[in-house]
Amino acid sequence: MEAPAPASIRAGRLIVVSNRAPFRVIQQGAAQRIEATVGGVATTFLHLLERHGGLWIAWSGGVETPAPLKVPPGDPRFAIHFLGLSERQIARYYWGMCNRGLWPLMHLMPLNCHLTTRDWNDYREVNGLFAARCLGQLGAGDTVWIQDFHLALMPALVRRSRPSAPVGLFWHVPFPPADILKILPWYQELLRGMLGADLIGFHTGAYASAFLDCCEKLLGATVEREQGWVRGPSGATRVGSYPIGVPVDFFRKLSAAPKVRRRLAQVRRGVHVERIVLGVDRLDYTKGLVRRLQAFERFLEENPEYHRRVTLVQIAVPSRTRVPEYLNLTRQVEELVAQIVTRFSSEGWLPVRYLYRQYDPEVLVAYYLAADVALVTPLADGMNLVAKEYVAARSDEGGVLVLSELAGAAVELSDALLVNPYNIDEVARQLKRALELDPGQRRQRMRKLRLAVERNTLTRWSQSFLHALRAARAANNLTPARAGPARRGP
Ligand code: ADQ
Repeated sequence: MEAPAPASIRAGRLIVVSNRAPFRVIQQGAAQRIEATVGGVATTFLHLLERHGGLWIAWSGGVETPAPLKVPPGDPRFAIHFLGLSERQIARYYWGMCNRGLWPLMHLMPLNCHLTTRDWNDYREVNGLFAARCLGQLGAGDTVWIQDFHLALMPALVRRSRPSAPVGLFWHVPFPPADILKILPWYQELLRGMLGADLIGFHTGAYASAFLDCCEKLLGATVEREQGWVRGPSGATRVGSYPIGVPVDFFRKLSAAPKVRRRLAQVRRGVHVERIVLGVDRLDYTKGLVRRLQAFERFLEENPEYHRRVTLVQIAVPSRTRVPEYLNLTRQVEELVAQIVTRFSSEGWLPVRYLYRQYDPEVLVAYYLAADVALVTPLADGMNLVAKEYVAARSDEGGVLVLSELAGAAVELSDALLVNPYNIDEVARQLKRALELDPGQRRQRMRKLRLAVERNTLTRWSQSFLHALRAARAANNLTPARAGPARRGP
């Protein structure tokens, strides 16, 4: 059983701020349609706020500002307050700085970076809009929890107006070493913005340590490595690793639900093959789809005995479709799928099934249950929730997880078959090993993986982050220099 709501959430309201919410409201004349969005942050906080209540501030996804959305409509647990952005802000803040600037930079892919002053100016402006909206809602006792790299400047902006409010920042993506961060012309502003938070959380100790290095080397800040503090003249920020969890109960229940079992039977009938290998991703170049497909092709080349017996089901949800790098990726993936199908398929057997669409959690779980092997091979990934969802869904202790050692998830899920996703031969080899693991070993590995996922559920993650946030705020309140509205950080 997952633990009840943490006291720190019950004390005041929890105000979550993120770029996108789990829903988009689409106005069609007088009628409204609600559409689900896909992504790790949206999925996570939907589960969390449904359980604990609170307030969510997010961009509407367009220029419009719909009325606050109560979720769920009949018996609301929380409300989403939307923010509309101008076309210019959408182009420069979202498509420009976030998707073509900071995203590739954080994932150590500087060659994909497009960094312009114009985009940064809008990034700064939009962070200001989010801060203003949050300050308008912020009551005494409320806690502000800001999400991800879209809003790096926001903590300092909230802090400046409300020095005593607890402000946390969770960084969902990796954090690069100083030599890479320096590529961003505004790296000092970014770091100072983040340091407005009382607590900054990362998925792994390595990302937290990279951040501390950057503060020391690029800002000249005083860093206490052991306890994870960055100290400046007007404030201190605690920095730590808080690996995100998944709602284990939700996946356990879904895996037994009759609707999911019916869908599972349908999937098995539809794919109609001895063994299913599964990939589930947002279609993003960091997720390693191209190399994964090449590895599967290599596997088929080298193991003809598996022809007609194994199918790779790759589910890819369209993502950031206006960014040229993503359009190229979509084309590349389609071409590779076509190439493998042309090369290897025979009557009654498709080596790859490519499903380019968004699914409800019920359908995803049916695929998780059908998969003999899950291939989760990102080239860089803050955590990777798909790996943890697969494990959480496998109450039957079946299935094998092949996991990239470059995903944050590899730290906790070290009982997976770990691979270097850049090494196609190794991925092909480990896929074969996964298919041939004896049932005893398979079960033992999955059992250990399940223990790791159950130890750190979504609720525990939020509890430990929010408790640490309260403690960091209390420590800051004890130091008079930190109570004033002066600029914090070095
Ligand atoms: P994302 O990069 O979005 O998240 P990830 O952690 O893989 O990546 O989460 C994706 C989510 O989307 C999962 O919950 C998955 O079930 C869902 N999803 C994927 N394909 C889908 C489909 N076809 N239909 C419906 N849902 C689908 C960011 C970081 C990650 C970090 C998370 C959480 O980039 O590294 O793990 O935040 O911190």
